[in-house]
Amino acid sequence: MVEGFAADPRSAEFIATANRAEAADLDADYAALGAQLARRCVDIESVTARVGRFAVALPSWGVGTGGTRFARFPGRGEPRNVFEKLDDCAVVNRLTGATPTVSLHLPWDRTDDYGALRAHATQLGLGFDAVNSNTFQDQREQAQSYKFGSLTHTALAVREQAIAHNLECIRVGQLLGSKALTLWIGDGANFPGQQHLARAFERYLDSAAHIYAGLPADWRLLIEHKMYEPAFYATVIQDWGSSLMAAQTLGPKAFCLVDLGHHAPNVNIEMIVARLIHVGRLGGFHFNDSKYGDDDLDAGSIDPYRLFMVFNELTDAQWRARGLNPAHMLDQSHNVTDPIESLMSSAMELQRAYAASLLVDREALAGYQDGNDALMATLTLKRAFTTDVAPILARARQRQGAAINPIRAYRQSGYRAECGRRRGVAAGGSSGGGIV
Ligand code: PSV
Ligand code: MN
Repeated sequence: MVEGFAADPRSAEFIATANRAEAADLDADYAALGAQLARRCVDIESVTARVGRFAVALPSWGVGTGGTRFARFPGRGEPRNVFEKLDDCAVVNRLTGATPTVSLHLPWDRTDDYGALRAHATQLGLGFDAVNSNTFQDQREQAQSYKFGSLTHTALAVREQAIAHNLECIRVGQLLGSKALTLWIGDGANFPGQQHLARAFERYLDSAAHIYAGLPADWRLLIEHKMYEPAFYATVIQDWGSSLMAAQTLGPKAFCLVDLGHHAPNVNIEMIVARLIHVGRLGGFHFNDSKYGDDDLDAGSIDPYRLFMVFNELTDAQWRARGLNPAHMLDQSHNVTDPIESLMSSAMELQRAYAASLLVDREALAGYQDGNDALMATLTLKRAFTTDVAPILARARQRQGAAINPIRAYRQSGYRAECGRRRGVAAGGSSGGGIV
């Protein structure tokens, strides 16, 4: 038991006690689902084993209340530094068993002692996924402003500063055991004519080549596109076409990262995923959901069928025996929920979509597709999607020593109230929103 906590949600003892109350119901539900799947010639145990191996990285910035462009309403007990962010990430991981790594964001997560940070993570059972650079905000100590861009700025000095920051991110990542750098820039224009569209892209390629040259041999560069925001007329890396061109120009260690919220409403994201798999450049995901033009909502909260269709492409590619190992990361912003609860919920939504994708009868689907039976083809997907796989997810968690019902267990632990006593309330902000 960690000192101060009424019940530490990270302790095996606490989780075992919480699980005792849920175990009998789970046994019954799992047996019923297992029988149903057996009639469909699906072995529930193999699905449960694969779900148990599923992992998604947590965004370090996701454990605080994010805020919007308009305001930030901090909650009690938010983490005050990167060490406390890891403490919260460990809660998510211990309760869900699905989030063993953290994706850091620099300079937000800068510290004087990365050795101590790595040791802290190891002690909490966490590792580090891709490092994210930040050249979309000015920092107090920096010489050049990013107001008019970073890697694509017209001034060489600004571009050099942005390149140097990315190289620093790689160095930090090496100290922590990361293997990838995620590159997202907000560069672009708010007015037609403000920026020479072609030259801005050329400057991007030139700057990114310097970063690429600094990648260790076993690292990957993940290029993230975003349609708009903060540039509202034209963003330099605005879509997967620009991202793919950049990756192909830079070399074999450069890949495209798909943030689900970075597309126009109604865009067929699973098709983008299929194309990137085809060309061998799908590097990873930032999972979240959106209704309009944001990238902030919890994964699966708006359109779980789209999330399922994305996983359907991934599972299909694995079924066709293509080597595929995209990075899975969450990237969302929490304004009205406890961030730990939202992150747990999103991690479980991804597992749900993944598990459902494993239930698709792919032989039957291929037959319907080849025979042009559109209705049966789509019903084959729907049948998998509408199967309630919750008992599979819960059983996978139980077997890993995680919680059968993570959100209930978390609430029972009183973790947030205890953090509130220790950490207090972070500064709010009446002068604008927080960027996450
Ligand atoms: C930009 O909207 C983004 O999706 C990028 O991944 C950033 O690194 C992250 O959000 C946090 O601002
Ligand atoms: Mn993102």
